Amino acid sequence: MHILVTNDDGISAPGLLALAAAMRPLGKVTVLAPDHNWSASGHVKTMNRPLRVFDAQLSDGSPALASDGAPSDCVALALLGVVPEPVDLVVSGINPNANIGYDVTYSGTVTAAMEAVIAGVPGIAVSLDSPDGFVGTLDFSGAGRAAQVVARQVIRYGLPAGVLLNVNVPYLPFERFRGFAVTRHGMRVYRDALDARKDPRGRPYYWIGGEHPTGIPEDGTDFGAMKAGYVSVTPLHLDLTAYGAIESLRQWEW
Ligand SMILES: [Mn+2]
Repeated sequence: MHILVTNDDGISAPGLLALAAAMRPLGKVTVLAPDHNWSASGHVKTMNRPLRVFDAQLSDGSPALASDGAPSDCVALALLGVVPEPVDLVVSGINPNANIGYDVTYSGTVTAAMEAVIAGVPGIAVSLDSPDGFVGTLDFSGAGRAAQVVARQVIRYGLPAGVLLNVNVPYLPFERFRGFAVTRHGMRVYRDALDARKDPRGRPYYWIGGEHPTGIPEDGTDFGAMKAGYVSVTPLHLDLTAYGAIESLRQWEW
């Protein structure tokens, strides 16, 4: 088993170190991650500038590769040959915030796993629902063990073609998880607000700010399971077709 580990928070993020450590008992681990934070960068393919790959180190001293590309670029680079040995599994994370519902379209963590699936390699994205406004050192140990369980299952059972797993972990010790729940994509509730300011020359600039998003804790969904103390495992595919709308659109007078 050769596992590629990446993230969207950058090569020095503690969640990346925790994920690499959690994957090592399962096989050979190669880390290729962005050289800076790309959170909420979406699915990127860098086409108008060259990409660089540098030798780097994780904070435990283990060797890694860093790139100035986006998370999805890192996966593409690795699978296209920057990492010479074939990759069997791509695992991305551990993101310090949950990626539920529509977050998956913003998330660099999830789009890295999407890139793997496009290349025909199983992909897993792992995110931790850490507390709002938490400023201390996050404990990734429960999420690391959860990621290891999910990766073992993927190695054992395989994933259907075109399917990636979006894993969201409650901020609890491993022993306190209520279990693993296979879920569907739920509803995020965004509370974005425009913060308009003026620069020193009087010109306006904007931040998209507001409060942390919340969600609707419906049964069977990613958000519902995670808030109930389960590790949420959502199978995703990239076919965004609204199948339920096809028939009604065909009724339009074209
Ligand atoms: Mn992130």
